[in-house]
Amino acid sequence: MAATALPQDTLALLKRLRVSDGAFASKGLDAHSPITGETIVTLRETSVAETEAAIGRAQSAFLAWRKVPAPRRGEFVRLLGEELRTHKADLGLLVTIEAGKVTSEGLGEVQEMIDICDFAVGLSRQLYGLTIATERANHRMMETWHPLGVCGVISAFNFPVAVWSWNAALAFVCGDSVVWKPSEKTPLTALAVQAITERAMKRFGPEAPVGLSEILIGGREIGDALVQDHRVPILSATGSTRMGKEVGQKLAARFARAILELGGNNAAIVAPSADLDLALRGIAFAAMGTAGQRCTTLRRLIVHESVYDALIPRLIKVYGSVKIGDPRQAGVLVGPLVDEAAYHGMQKALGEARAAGGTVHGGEKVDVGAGGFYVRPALVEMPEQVGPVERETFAPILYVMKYRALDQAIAIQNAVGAGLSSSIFTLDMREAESFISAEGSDCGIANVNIGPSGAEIGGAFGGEKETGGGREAGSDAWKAYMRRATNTLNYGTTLPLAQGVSFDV
Ligand code: UN1
Repeated sequence: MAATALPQDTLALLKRLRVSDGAFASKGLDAHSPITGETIVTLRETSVAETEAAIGRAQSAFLAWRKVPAPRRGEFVRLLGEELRTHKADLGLLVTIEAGKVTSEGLGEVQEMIDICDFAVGLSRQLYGLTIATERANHRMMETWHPLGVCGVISAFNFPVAVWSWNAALAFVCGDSVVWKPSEKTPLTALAVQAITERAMKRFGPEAPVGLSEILIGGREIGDALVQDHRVPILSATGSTRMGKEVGQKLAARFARAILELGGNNAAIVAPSADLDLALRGIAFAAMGTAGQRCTTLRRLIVHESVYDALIPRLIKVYGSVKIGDPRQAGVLVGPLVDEAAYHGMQKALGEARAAGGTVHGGEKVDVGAGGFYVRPALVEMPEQVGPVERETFAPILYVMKYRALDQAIAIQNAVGAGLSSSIFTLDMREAESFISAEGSDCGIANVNIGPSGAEIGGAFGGEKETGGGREAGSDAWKAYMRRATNTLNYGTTLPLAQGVSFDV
């Protein structure tokens, strides 16, 4: 595919994915590709009034959907997974075109959607509550999990489709409907997913109500309408901590549930006993993969002084030779930054790092002959954790620091606002266990001998502190999408009161 053919090729791809022409318009939201920076097509934007109507349809859909038995709802998600399998190559390519991910990562993102569908299908027969011992004779106490309502999803450009699916696959089996406001930077992949979902609905038949899955194309205003709407009892938002603070407060003001997946400033510790070959590969993927634009991207490397000289020069070499370019090309590991603002953000952070005494390797703009903003990932040796090291810059910058004792390394790791993901490279069992203990990493994800990124869907995904505290995907994350009722049943002929209270009338 020549770069100049990108818009036409993408339109053909959208057709194959059955995105209807009705989505396009002469005025509205421009969809770009970071590969060349070109506009692919202009999209019709959803108005606030249309947003309210979509939420209304989703609310009606919920009232019908909650009556469909959960394993039947699972069958719908099974069909969704099947459609995603059928369209994996096309949708993966569209992710590559619109988000700039290299081919295997674009496909990997669709695989993540398939995985969560599989998980949710199994879950649809396992939405268990407990039966609890009661203190009253001839009574039974139990809990039941019921569908909650319309689930709002606001997603970011960097995982333009997988994040929706972590929420939607669970929400659907839990009996909720979903209204999705994707990032303005990645509306095309969202429209393709909506078309795929509609096909699964069609195959499932009339039991899948109109409005089960709604999509809103546009900017802040409609996102805000979704956040403020009292018919939306749960909303998952992925993005910056600044955005999450605003959204979280608005949701709290109307007592809606928030699943906040915000910034990460993830670290890895390299201990004296680390397998350095393995660490090198783990660090390279976690720090440079997705051009440093995952929330789980490795941003801080805390290296024991005894292995610093054995590891860092090797790592600098890898940074100097990693292949940067058109993400569709075989062998390319680092694609473009999402846009010009990301490039300037990166250069600003590197400038601040230099001013704070950092030595910068790489970080320069790379001309790949295709337009777009391509950079060599930067490795920055820092004297200490100051300035830009303390915050998330959404670009491939890895700050490297030295440590002497493990408790010092853990303190450095925990001393930032974000609390998403973390890892340690060590072959020492005491160090590994300390790192994942209550006194160790304070993050939602703490790994040993793998980097902080690339989580599987089986675990609950999310982080603490300024990352927002939300959990999505596996484990018992499903509980957020349902409401719990505690039921006490009396099958006796008397009315014993709890706590020995007597009330004889
Ligand atoms: C994100 O960056 O928004 O663990 C999510 C990972 C991916 C998800 C990242 N499975 O890196």
